[in-house]
Formats: sequence, C-alpha cells, structure tokens
Amino acid sequence: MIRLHHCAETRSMRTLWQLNEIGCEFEIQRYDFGKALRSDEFKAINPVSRVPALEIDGEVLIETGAIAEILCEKFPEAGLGRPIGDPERNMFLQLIHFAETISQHCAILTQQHVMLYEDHMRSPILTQLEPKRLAKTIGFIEERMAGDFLLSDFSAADICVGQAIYMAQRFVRLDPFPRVASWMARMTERPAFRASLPLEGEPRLYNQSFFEPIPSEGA
Ligand SMILES: N[C@@H](CCC(=O)N[C@@H](CS)C(=O)NCC(=O)O)C(=O)O
Repeated sequence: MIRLHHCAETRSMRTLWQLNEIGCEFEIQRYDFGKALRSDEFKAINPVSRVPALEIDGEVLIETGAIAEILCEKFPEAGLGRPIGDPERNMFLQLIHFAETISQHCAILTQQHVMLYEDHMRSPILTQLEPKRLAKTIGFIEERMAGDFLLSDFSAADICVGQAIYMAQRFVRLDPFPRVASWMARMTERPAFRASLPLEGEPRLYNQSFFEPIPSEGA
C-alpha cells in the first residue's frame, strides 16, 4: 500500500506528480495546510508536521528529494531515475536536490505573504530580497537548459525542479527566462502534472496568482 499525505500547492505536489507519472496504485490523504498538520493524528505520521509524508512498504518516508530517489529505484520501469553508472547520474542528483534550494525561497515568501496574516508581522526587506535570490536559482536552470528536458529525456529532475518553479512563479515572473518558460509550459501540459493540481473546491494555499514585494515604509 502506498499512501501520500498531501496538501494542495505544497511540496507534496512533487511526490503526487511523480506517482501520477509512474501510474502505480496509491491513496491520497488530503489536509488543509496549517492546523491539520499539527494534529496528534498527523504527528503520529510525521512528528515534524510537514508534507509530503509517504507511507510505503510499511515505512513512512519524508523529504521530497529522498522520496523522489526512492520512487525512481522502486519503479525503475518508469524510467524516471538515473541509476549508478548512468553518465547523467551526478547532474540528476544535483537537480533533484536543487529543487529544495528553489523551494526554500518559496517557503520564506509563502510565510511572508500568506501565513503571516497581519501586515505588521511581515518584513518588506524579505519580500524584496527573496524574489531576487529565487530568480538566481531559476537563472541557473535557464543556463543549463539545452533541449526539451533538464537531462536527455524526461526524468524525476523535471518533476522536482518543475514543481519548485511552478511554486516560484507566484513570486518571480518567468519573462527573463525564456527557455525555462517554454519548458514549464510543456511540463504543465503533462496529464500527470494536471492530475496533481488541486481538486475542484479543495482548499488552496494561495489566494493570488502573483505576490508583489511589499514596499519599505517611506519608499
Ligand atoms: N525539506 C522538506 C520540507 C517539507 C516542508 O517544509 N513542507 C512544507 C510544505 S511545502 C510543510 O509541510 N510545512 C508545514 C509547516 O511548516 O508547518 C521536503 O522537501 O520534504
């Protein structure tokens, strides 16, 4: 039995997309982002109250990068991984984990714009600085994008980085990154990606499609 613990529009979408690409059987336990993750029931699954958590083979796995690698190894026939000895393996691993470098900026910006509900709690400086740092990470992907995919063919690297940039688009516009923008347009057309989007009526994390930096006082 495989069961994904998932909140819409969060990193667990990455695992959901990969499971959808693999096409294996799995269940989804959906949560509202916030208090539900701090319940005793969910803490029994993941004591640090984070998604994704993936129940598989009698274990609970956490950390999207590790989960992506483990799913590639468990379902080699899906062709999403780059096993030891594959010439693309080093870049594959770096990209899988680079998704987290991208996501940490999205997490800070999500906290600033969405989770902190009173204006006085927010830091204009962080909302101005973090999109610039986030844009640098997207610039790295733009530079190394040579063909249709991040590696020679579609892989879990496209899923991990693609989902991270999907989140990043709430805070950084992709116009300066034409290769990333056209790759993202293709990635988000994939049926497995579309099946990972929030369900009709499912509570969402974001209530706006784009968040502008908050101006500093007096600016
Ligand atoms: N490095 C972890 C981060 C997991 C994480 O922080 N997930 C967020 C959603 S994107 C979360 O569950 N946050 C809940 C909280 O911070 O309370 C991973 O890649 O799985």
